[in-house]
Amino acid sequence: MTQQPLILYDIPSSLPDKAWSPNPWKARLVLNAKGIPYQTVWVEYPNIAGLCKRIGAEHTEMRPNGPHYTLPVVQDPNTGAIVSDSFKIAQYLDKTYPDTIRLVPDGTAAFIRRSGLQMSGRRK
Ligand SMILES: N[C@@H](CCC(=O)N[C@@H](CS)C(=O)NCC(=O)O)C(=O)O
Repeated sequence: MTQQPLILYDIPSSLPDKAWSPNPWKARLVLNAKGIPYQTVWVEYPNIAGLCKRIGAEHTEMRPNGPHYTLPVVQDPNTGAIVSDSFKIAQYLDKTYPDTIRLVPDGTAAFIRRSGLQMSGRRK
C-alpha cells in the first residue's frame, strides 16, 4: 500500500480548504474512494502552467497558441509519477494501487471516455 501521501494539485476557493473545481474534484473523489492518502497543494489559475512545467506535468491539450496546462495533477512520491488529466489519474491509480477499488474496469475506458461520464472540456 502507499507509503507516502500523494500530492493532489487543485485550484483554491476563496473559502479556505474548500475544493470546488470540477476536474480536480474527480481526482479527489478517486483518491477518497480508493482510500489513498494524499495532501492538497493549492495552485492559483495563473500559476498552473508554471507549476506543471516546473514539476514536469504534461499538458492536457494543444491549442493554437501552444500547450495548455490544467489541474488536477497528481504527484506520487512512491513511484516518481506525475500524472495530468483526471481520467489518466484514475487509470494510473487503478494500475499502481490494484488492491483498492477499481474505477475503470477492463474494457470500459473507451466507453467512459466517449460517454460523457468523463466531462473533460472539449470533445474531439
Ligand atoms: N481533461 C482535463 C481537463 C482539466 C481542466 O480543464 N481543468 C481546469 C479546472 S476544472 C483547469 O485547470 N483549467 C485551467 C485553465 O484552463 O487555465 C481533466 O480531466 O483533468
